[in-house]
Amino acid sequence: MKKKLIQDTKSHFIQTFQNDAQYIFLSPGRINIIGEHVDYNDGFVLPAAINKYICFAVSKSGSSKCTVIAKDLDEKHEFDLNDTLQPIDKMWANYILGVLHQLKERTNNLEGFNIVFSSSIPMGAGLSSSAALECGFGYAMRKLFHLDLSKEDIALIGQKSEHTFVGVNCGIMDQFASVFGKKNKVIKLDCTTLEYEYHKADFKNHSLLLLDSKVKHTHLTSGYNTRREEVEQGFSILKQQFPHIKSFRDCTEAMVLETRELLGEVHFKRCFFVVKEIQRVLDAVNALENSNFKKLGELMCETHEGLSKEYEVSCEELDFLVDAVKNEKSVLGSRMMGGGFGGCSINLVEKGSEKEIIKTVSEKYKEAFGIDLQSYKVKISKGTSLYKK
Ligand code: GAF
Repeated sequence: MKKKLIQDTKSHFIQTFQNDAQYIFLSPGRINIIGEHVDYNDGFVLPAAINKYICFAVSKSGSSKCTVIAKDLDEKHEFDLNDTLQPIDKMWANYILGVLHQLKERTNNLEGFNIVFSSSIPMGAGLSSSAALECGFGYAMRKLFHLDLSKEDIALIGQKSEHTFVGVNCGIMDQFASVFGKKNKVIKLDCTTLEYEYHKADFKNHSLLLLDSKVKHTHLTSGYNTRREEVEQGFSILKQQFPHIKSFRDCTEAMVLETRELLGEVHFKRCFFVVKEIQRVLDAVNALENSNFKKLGELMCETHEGLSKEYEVSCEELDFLVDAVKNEKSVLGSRMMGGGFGGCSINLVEKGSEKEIIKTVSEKYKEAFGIDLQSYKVKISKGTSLYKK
């Protein structure tokens, strides 16, 4: 699968530009074990890069002309490096233009380039194809033009590109996971300081199974930005009551409960979720370290309940997928993953039970929504990197 993706991207580059690409990069999608909607709330998250990638074939163009080809969409965007960059009506191009816009502000060392990219990350499935696109492009520019950028810089530039050129006020989790991913490791990321540590992704006789609701979401039109606003408003109310708190990290459940009336029901629910979710990540790391998978599964289920009822970012289809496996003995935990409003559920299941689960859920799902369920068994892989031939 990976080899074919690389081969097809390379061939397309040669066909288009009559030359071999100078470099090939692979930039992965991500899963998140737990810690949802807390990256932009100074919390902790526990993501990992996966073996689904965007592959980039890149070369200097030899002039100031830039050509970017989205092979899978059969679309191309051409421009001159000296053009003033602004968002255009091709969404995929904006992720790239947003990164380039920031690079142009930082350096004069850029020149024109040719790029073909192709992906094995399903789009709109909550596996963060957008962060893979931003970070892979950042890596390509760094290598082509010898830019002095750290991995953290590339992740932050990717995040800012999404804020400025796409209009989604996302947190840092997705870009960080795409860049810092490591084979068989999950990343415990402190989203306040960006300090991180790797933990062994050793699930013993369990595996992670993704069930794709096939409900496509885009955070631009979903309630993502609204959630962020609500929770920021909630926090400022909490801060009036408890001036010493610097972030949600310093908040307790008791403080939120005490402020319930002032917050109002919506803001209360959002803030209550955030405070509990931050703690759940810490508990989940302990559970993983102690191979306590029953506990880890329970925490994942609690997260789903909160995302669905308190943060209200699930949807009927995702709730159905989680409910459908709830009473299966071989399923320890299940929850919607990522920003929500569609995409995948992540399930911690007993190894060997995957086929049966997929069969049962697929039938029920088809009957309820008329949708053919898609499933992915993913491996935890390394982050964005130059592919060595
Ligand atoms: C999306 C965002 F891009 C992330 O920053 C994060 O907030 C996530 O939703 C929810 O945990 O993937």
